Amino acid sequence: MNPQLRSCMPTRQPRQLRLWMLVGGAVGVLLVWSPEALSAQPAAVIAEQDVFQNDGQNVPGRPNQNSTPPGGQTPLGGPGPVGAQPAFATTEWKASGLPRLNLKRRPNILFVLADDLGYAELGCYGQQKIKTPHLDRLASQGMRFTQHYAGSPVCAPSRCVLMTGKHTGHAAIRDNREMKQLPEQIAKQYGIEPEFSGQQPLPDEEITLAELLKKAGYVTACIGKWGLGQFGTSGDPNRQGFDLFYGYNCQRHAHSYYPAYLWENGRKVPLANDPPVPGHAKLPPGADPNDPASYRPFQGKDYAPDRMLRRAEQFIRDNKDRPFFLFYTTPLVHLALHIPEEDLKAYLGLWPETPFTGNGYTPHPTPRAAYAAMVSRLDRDVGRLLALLEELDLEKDTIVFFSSDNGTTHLPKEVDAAFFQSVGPLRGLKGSLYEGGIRVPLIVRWPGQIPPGTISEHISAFWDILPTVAELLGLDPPAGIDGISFAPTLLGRPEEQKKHEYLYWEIESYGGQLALRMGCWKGVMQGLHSKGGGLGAAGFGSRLELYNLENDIGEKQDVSAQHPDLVRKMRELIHQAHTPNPLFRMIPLDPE
Ligand SMILES: [Ca+2]
Repeated sequence: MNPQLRSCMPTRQPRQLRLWMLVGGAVGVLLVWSPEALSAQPAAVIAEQDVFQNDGQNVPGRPNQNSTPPGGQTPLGGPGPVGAQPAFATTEWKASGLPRLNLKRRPNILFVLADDLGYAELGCYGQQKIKTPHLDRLASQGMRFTQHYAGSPVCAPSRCVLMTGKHTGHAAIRDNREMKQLPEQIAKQYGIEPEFSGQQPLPDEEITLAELLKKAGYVTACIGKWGLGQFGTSGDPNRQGFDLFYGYNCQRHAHSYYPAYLWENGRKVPLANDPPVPGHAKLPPGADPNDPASYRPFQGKDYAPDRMLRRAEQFIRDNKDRPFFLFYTTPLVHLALHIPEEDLKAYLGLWPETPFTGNGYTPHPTPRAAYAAMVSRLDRDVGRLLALLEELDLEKDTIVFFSSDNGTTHLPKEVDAAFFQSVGPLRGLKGSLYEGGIRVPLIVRWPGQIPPGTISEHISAFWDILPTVAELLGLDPPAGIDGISFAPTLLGRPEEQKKHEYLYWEIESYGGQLALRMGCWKGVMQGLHSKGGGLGAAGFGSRLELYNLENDIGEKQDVSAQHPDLVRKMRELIHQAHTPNPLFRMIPLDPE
């Protein structure tokens, strides 16, 4: 058996765990793992002990503690117009759904979502070349998941799944669809350029994680990239539960890290980039690709992640005394290769480089150094947010999640995923439903509640996040979702953990693909759509590839011929998992 993955074994004894140190009774056992272990370490078993400060009583939090914003100050703090005022504590906190927790206040939620960060691009997930000390430390303080999946292999649907708890067979948004034409009055009202018209908007009837938390009295912010609908549409982040939105609404706008402006809610905030740097360009004809001066037009002054970090820090400071939800959706490490010189320095000269002269995204003379520096910059920014939580004494009161919306980009001249071993032994990259496109890091830290330094092999996905947060906070999740809470796993009670019968993904683009995971088995169908948008070569009659991830994590050996019953079962489940969505068609499955 491949020791990299032992997913078919539901329970077993821990192995290779080194008891490293005992930190006084209050903290419990800290376990460490070898960094090369990409996926195989079992969830550490924490004995009934002092991790849970459990006196057997069910102590509710502070109901309505902060139901009135302090005089005159907006709940978001800061200057300028803000979204709707949060409805504080309309639902009284009824204490955690996990009554053994003994909490003095409702915990904050900080969810950091990286963009296009691959499964093995963090040190704690086996990365050898790129340094990510802050995220590695976060993992050592919390739980690291080895079999967690994004909602989709591309940005917008993955975020929709995360926000709504529904997988792509049921989700409202199932692909990166840009609005062809925004209604004229909306474009005019907000001053939205046609090239940044935004993505297909999330419908009103979808209940987001932000709406759930806002209703429970949380002040909510999304800072970074949105991609689920322009201002003035049903997908407006301010209409989907966020009191504050700051950053890029349209994903295409986010292709430049040195734009002319960012958004604060529906208002443009100008950036000092004169001229702004485009996300897409080539070196001009005749420019010398070996001359650093040729690349100067692609270096701006005012780096959007700096602005986002400062806005996030301000949001946390302004709301330190009330429960907040910060969805920090940094554009890092999505292309283009834009990174300030001071961040780049650490990686210059380390590796042979082939200048990228631009072919779609903007050029960079040292693409390997640039990409590594972007990952380290992401790590540094997360480190800054964690340091602020520490400074404000909010560490124990804040549940920190870190994940990525899909695998490493598939553009090899910009990002040399083979060189970095960006997805480790996994097959496929962004856009693919093989493991490399969808298996992503997930780290969760909650000091005093989640056993530190632990690793879980629990099979989970983005649609589990909403019910997990709901259970941790004692809230009822919306009806009709696909997710299963993994709160029991987080709290060190794997014996209480419910499991998925299967996970499901579909995507109209990249040839038309769908995939299932059942225990150690993975089924993949490709080429369901033709290039012209019709039925692909063989439609639903095309082969369902079957892989046993337990001994073939790289999905190299299709064993469908040996397991006809399993293939038949998966084909049935696909019909069960998919409901038609007229905007995002899976032609072989949908009625004419
Ligand atoms: Ca992405």
